Amino acid sequence: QAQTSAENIRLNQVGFYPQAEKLAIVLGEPKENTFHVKTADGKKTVFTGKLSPGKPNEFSQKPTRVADFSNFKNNGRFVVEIPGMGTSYAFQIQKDVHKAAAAASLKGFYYQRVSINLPEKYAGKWHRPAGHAKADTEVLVHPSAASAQRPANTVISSPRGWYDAGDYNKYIVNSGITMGTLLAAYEDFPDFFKNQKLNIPESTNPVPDILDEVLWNLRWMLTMQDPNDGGVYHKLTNPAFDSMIMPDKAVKTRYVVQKSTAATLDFAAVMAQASRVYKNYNRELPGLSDSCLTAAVKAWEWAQKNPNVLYEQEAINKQFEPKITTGTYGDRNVSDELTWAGAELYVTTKKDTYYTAANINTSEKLALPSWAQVKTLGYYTLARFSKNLTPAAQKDLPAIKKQIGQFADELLAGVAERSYRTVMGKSERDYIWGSSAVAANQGIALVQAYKLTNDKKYLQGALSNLDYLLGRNAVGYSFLTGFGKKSTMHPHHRPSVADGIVEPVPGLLSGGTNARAKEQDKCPGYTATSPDEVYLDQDCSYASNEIAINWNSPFVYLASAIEALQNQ
Ligand code: 9MR
Repeated sequence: QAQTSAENIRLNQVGFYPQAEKLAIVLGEPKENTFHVKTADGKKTVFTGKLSPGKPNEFSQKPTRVADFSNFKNNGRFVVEIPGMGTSYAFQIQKDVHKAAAAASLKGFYYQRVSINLPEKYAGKWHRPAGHAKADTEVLVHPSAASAQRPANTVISSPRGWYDAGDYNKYIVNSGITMGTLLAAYEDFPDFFKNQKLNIPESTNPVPDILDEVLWNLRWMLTMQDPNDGGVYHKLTNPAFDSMIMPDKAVKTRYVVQKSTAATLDFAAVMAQASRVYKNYNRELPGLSDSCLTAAVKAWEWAQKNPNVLYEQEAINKQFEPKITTGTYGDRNVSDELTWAGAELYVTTKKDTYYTAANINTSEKLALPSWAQVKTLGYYTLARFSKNLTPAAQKDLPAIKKQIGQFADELLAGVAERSYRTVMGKSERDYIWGSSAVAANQGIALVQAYKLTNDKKYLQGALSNLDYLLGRNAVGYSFLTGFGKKSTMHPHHRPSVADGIVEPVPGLLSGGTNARAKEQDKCPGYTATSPDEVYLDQDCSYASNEIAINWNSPFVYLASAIEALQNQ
């Protein structure tokens, strides 16, 4: 398929900060080695530079060149022109250039809300009736979750929350990292969020909009804890995935399924963190902070007694009816959840027993956060509060900070030699299901290192991955719906498919390139085989083009952090 010239000039389609690095990657073999930056109307040349020598892409071997116009610092709307080839999409150079994308990605959570009408006033043309308004107030306890106090088929009420992704189920494990990341964004950049307005129903109250949005899911999470023993159900779900219908048309009976250690520890971590964050809003939200801490402690105690209850969907289906076939988030190792929950409880309560139980290991490598690997979130939290810890943790802090720095250095290594010059794409392993979140979480790690060192190379690395997500990548898409001339249009997202509106719901991050997508979702149409190119903007491609809350949240963090730090 022939590509237009604009498609062959890969850049952040939203734009650039005046003082920051500005790169476009040119695919193919241009006849000349000069390039121009022109005003968007094409009339005036404002900058001329030299393309870098050609270089084969690490994965596809396709020839690439770099157009570096970082030295051009004027505000305005521009295009990059490659003589003999054509011009790029128009982009903006200005301060606050990612402000709208940062806000929209957070507003994306509003569009995922369960149990509430989304009126036109807030949702624009994507307004829709509430989903699961009744179903989630009469949820059945699945036989896999039955207890003496709550036998099978006990009815519980578990409304609110966000739909996990393109499907309409609610999963505690995935809510865990999502909430942890959004709360961390607030803890790291409170002033940025205090000034942000999202046009959501709560925008007029004194609580920052991010905390109002997070509260929608927090209140749901609280209902997922069995008050009798503190254990937390793994998920609230239909037995099987719905067809591509609007949420108010999805009325099948829902169940809470088996308690698990992963869900209970993730819950404990989120509640401990929330207790700390909402403490400052005791007047507006009386009792919330205390309730969160009580819930966190109860969950922690359940997990102490049940340290390794894994979620085993196959085993459940051998034993119980109805059979459950929705997403599993079936983590096989819960030691990292223990670390995260222990660290959050420790920082909130300052009780050394939690620190000891967290098993902080200052001699091991950190791991990139994902729904199944949350250890590093605990290390970030300890570093964030390094000035307010007891001696038990104080002694480890220099080493913890070093670990974060080393992790960031590993991410930065080799960027300059890579054809797209992004931190993303060091190896094929970055291109997994939900790779957009890999890029965004790498960005967060670099922001953490920047906060500890003030070394701008980390900030530049983080920005390279925001550029990746917004178009400087081997498929040439901006993965954030509604942002960029060539952005995801057909995400695997039931409302976007079923609502009859051409544009997808805005502010949602596609999972993005996934080397194994073809075999995983069997959506017809994949032609690419290079790991960095396997992406299909079609709604059947749930392995490369779904959206999910745990992918949106690191985008929120990254875009917001970069906005907050843009002048540094
Ligand atoms: O994000 C999850 C990914 O890491 C797994 O490889 C994949 C297959 O198990 O599942 C993804 O999570 C999905 C969840 O199970 C159900 N809701 C949609 C999620 C995103 O595709």
